[in-house]
Amino acid sequence: MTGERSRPSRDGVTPWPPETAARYEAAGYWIGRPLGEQVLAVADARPDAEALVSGNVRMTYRELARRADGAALRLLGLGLRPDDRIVVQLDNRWEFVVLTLACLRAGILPVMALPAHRHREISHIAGHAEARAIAVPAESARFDHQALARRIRAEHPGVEHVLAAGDRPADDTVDLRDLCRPADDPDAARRALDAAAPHSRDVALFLLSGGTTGLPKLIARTHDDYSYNARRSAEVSGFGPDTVYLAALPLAHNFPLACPGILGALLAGGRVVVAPSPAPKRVFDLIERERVTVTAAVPAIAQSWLAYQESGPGHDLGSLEVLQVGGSRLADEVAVTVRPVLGCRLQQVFGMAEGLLNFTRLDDPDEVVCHTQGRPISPDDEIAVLDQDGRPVPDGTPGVLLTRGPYTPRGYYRADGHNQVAFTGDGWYRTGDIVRRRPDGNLVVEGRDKDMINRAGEKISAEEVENLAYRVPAVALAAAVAMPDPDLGERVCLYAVLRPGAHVELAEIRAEMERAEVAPYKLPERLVVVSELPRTSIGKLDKKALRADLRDRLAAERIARSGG
Ligand code: OOB
Repeated sequence: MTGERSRPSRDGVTPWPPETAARYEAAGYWIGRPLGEQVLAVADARPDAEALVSGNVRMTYRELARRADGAALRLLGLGLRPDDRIVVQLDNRWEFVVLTLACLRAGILPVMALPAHRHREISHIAGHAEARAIAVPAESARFDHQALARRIRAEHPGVEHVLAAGDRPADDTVDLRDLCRPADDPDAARRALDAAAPHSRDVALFLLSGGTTGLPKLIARTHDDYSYNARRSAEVSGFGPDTVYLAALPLAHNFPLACPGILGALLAGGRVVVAPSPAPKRVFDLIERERVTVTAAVPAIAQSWLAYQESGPGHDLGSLEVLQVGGSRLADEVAVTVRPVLGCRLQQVFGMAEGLLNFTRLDDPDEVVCHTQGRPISPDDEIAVLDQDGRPVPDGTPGVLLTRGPYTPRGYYRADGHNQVAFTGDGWYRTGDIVRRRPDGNLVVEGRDKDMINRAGEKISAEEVENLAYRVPAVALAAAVAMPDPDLGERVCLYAVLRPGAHVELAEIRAEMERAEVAPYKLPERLVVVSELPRTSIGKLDKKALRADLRDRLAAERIARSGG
């Protein structure tokens, strides 16, 4: 049956070479079953176990499976077909989980946008993915996502449907909550969807790249590779039926989605608790109420949790066994405080939407857990640490990290030009991270060789910020660099050379970028006006010199503030 159905096109997706794919299958990494079916198998094994908790909503595995199938059939009923794309821009709520599973069941591909994205990003993503629908919250305190989605629909003829989650979906939108009702005839729905299930080698979903270029790239992840990603991370994180995973980071991000995240927890038969925000009090209330065993945070959020607990409100965090921290570099000095302050183990995660995941292991000594970012999860993750000339460096010496493996795709979606730069001819992904490999195999992230700013785990392309700055007529030359920050790790600082006689304030640059409708986290938080920008000997902008200049300025200010 399955073989006869026409397979969705793989246009724009770089496959693994056939012999490599065969090797991953033979090794048991790729198990040949679509993700939706894998979650349903768990539901069959423990139908009455609780699968999902979000606000007042609690769902057993049986209900989750039936809702996913119900939503899958209704998506098809809207006229969507396998391989069609839905931009998913939902905040943390149960509908995110049901819709994602529904897509995986129907072979419809969710494109995981972030709630912070605005017109500039969503329009690009919808266009590039040739989206046919967009899912958004019906109401949100911060931003009218529904209005944006309707605008996108008006501007992109391919986008036919806006799916709105919440109490007040507009008349011309599809009520997502209603779409996510359980299937009317669960058995028939199950049979129909099983018969038309996607192939495990097909694309399951699109993630967004952190991005060093203008706008985010799409990363096509297949059922085989992404389920291995989730399953294997769940294994190294000790997930099982007793796991209660709290998802506090935005669900669309790879880390809480599948590293091991909600998919890893569901594939292990555990319970997922969705936190609407990472605010310490809300998170700690949920940990206490739901007896959460594991959660994940970026360092900035982990730091806010540590500070909150130290301030002494006295939450009972006794159930919490593991705090996973990743997305940007966790300072060693902070790492060592996790166990004394929160009473749980730390697990560092150094990962990327492009694939490769490194975890410290639960039984690693504190020295490894607190001072490294872990080691790859798969025996077939290939790691190369190279010097400037592309030669391998000895262990202990920093170099740029390249990787290949069973869950690291060989190219970005429809990005031939960029792929020439981001991947080597033989399929290695250039991560742009500078790491040191210790003799014990653990990696320490020492810095990066890519023009990106990492603001509390949110990746910002310097090039994009610069392009936006040029919209301001007063700006003759612009350079965005990372400004070290004790709370967020980094913030965006913009260096600018102005046109003769011109004057500009940070607020004006930010206002112009807001007019360009870009995600707010990309706006520069400091402006340094200079008469010229430093250049390297070959005339390239010297960002290293700019970062040094910024460090000097910050140090001088610190001294001035401390009165001496
Ligand atoms: C995660 O994924 P992305 O795609 O948002 O960002 C990947 C980049 C890495 O290349 C690296 O530059 C940085 O984020 N990064 C870290 C890090 N974890 C990620 N830098 C230093 N230390 C770490 N622990 O950020 C991501 C994906 C899956 C799991 C965890 C994080």
